This record gives sequence, C-alpha cells and structure tokens, in this order.
Amino acid sequence: MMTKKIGIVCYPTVGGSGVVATELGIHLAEKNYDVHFISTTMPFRLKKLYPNIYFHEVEVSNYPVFKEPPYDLSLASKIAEVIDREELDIIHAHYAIPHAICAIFARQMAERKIKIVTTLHGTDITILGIDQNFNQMIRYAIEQSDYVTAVSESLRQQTEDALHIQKPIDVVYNFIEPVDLYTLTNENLKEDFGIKQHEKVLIHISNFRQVKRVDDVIYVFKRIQNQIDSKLLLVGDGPEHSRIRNLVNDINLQDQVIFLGRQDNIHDLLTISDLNLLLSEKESFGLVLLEAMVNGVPCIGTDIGGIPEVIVDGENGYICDVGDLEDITNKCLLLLKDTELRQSFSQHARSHALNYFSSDKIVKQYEDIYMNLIN
Ligand code: GMT
Repeated sequence: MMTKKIGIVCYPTVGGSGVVATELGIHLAEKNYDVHFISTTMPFRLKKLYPNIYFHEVEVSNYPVFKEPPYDLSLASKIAEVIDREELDIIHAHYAIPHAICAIFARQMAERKIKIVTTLHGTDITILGIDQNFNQMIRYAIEQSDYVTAVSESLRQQTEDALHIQKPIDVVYNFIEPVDLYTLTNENLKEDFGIKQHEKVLIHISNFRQVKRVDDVIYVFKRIQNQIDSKLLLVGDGPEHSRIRNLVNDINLQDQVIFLGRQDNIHDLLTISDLNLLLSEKESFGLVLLEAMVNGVPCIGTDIGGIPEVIVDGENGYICDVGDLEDITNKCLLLLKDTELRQSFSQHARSHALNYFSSDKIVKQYEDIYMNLIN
C-alpha cells in the first residue's frame, strides 16, 4: 500500500486543540503515514525528530497596505502549494474558521484532488455568540468539508442547533496518552514549591480567558483553605492573568496561591495534586480533565458543554452548576477530607480516562475516517 499523506492545519501553540492536533500527527507518523503540519510555528509538543513528519511554515507577510497581516490568505496559498508539491491525500483542519475555510479555498486553487476533514473544537461555535456574521461562513466550512467531527456530543448538538445543518457531524472525543502513575522526575517538587507534606494541593490549568472563570477557582479555594491546610497551583497564562494576580493579593491569598505560568511538564504538577478544578462557563471538552484523570487526579467541573461527558459525577469527580461556589466548595471538601473516597475517585478517574479516551482507541477512529475517504 502506498504511504498516505496527511496535512494537518492547526494553531500548534493554542491549548487543547494544538495538543490534540500535534499528538494525532505523531501517532499517525508512528503508523507510517507521512504527516505535514502546515502552520505558523512548529508544534510545541513536537520534541522528537521524526523522518516522516514535515513542517511547512506559513509566513505571514506584513505589507504596508494591510492593517492586519493576512494570515488566512498566506495559509490558504501555503496549503495549496503543499497539496500539489507533497501530493497530499487529506487535509485535516482543526477549527472551521479560519482553517477549514482556508483548506477549502486551497483545494480550489490546487490541481490535485484531496479530501478535507474538519474537527470542531468549540471556539468556532463560541464565536457565533459574539458575531452572527460568521454563521454563514461556518456553515459553508462544515458543508464543504468531506467529513466533520466534533470533540463532544454537546458540541455536535450545539453546532446543529446553532446552524441548522443537515450534514452529519461525528463525535470523536479528544484523547490522552497513557502515562505511568506517580513517576515524578523531581521527588522534592512539593518541598521546592514550599508546600508542606501534609498540605493538600489543588490545581487549575487554563489559558486564563474569561470563560474559564478563574475567579471562581480563587473564591472556592479561599473557602477551602479556611478549613484545610492547602495550596493552589495556577498553571497557564492569558488575558485574565494579571487581574487574577491582583485578586489573589486583594484577598490575601498570595502565600497560598502559586502562579506557575505556562508549563510543559504538567505531569509532575498533577502528580503532586489532590484535586483539579475546571469551573468554566463554556467548554466543549476540557482536555485538561483527561490530563488530570490519567494522572489519577479527581476533577470538579461545571455542568456545561462536554465536561459531563468526561467526568462521571460521584464516581471520578463531581459536576456542579456554573458559579455555585457553595456546592463546589462542599464537593471539594468532601474529597479532600476523606482519603478513602479520594483514592477511590482517583482510581476511577484513571481507569475512565484509559478506557474511554486513550490515544490508541481515538486515533484509530480518525484513521478509519481518512481511509474511508481515500479508498
Ligand atoms: O479553551 C480554549 O480557549 C482553547 C481551545 C483550543 O483551541 O484548544 O479549546 C477548545 O478546544 C479544546 C480541544 O478540543 C477543548 O478541550 C476545549 O474545551 C475547547 N474550549 C472551549 O470550548 C472554550
């Protein structure tokens, strides 16, 4: 069989979608596909050198006549160039806009016939709430794609409701690599961060956008640490970061909250964590939940989007209403005070992540989609 060539278009450094796109590319390369990333920057998780992974840089020109550099146009022409030169079979676009739209445009320019797979990650649909002008364009991106996937059932439903489209959308969940439990690369991590051995550790990892409601994490933690010796790790960076820092100082939590900024090794940070909080008001999936769960960390999440498809309420974590700080606090305390309960949730969290969301299972679903389109 001829080696199949897959082009992946993504924002390689943006949160979960970048992680999923990059890890998918790595898995495909390991299964002997040729993988061509088409993007502005090298995917950040691409640490190892693979002979069959190629990176095609999209250079965004800064012509004086444009107010903004035309990323979309540069991307479309790069995709078209790569389709023909590398003889691609599939373009897998992560995000309907701009990536699927650019891929559709590129397909019209290129000479070679290719198929387009589009994965919706949620943010496209969120944009509709902000700007209805995109309605028609997202619908076009979906209808012109040869196959469309959404990362959760909730996102699939939401997309169909918002756009009234007939085209089937398939749910392919995000995935996680199985990791070894409790293997710390730094045994003294707690000590290094000034966390006492008996103190409980809560963690929140996000891109600090407003939708993540990091304030809620802080106010819940304030209530918790009134009752239990604990520390809060805040991992990530984004538009709300400075405001959250000020809030932490204003309510006198600066000695209990540890700001870590962007971190590569979240495995170690999760290994020293007792509980993960994701209290967003919008979240199509919440990849960070899987990252926590596979490390045996139970999660408290909100009753929105794909979160209840990942956390099984009362078994490996708890689901609470958005902004219900009292309920969230009580559920956290329940788990933090009862070691046996937390251990049981921890085991269930890991087995749930591995049983339903492991990379081998989900990557195979994408592979089947590609093969059905190519053959
Ligand atoms: O949440 C973000 O702001 C980043 C965005 C992204 O592009 O990674 O996240 C979206 O895609 C992730 C991967 O599929 C999902 O895990 C996130 O839930 C989703 N974010 C939203 O729906 C807000």
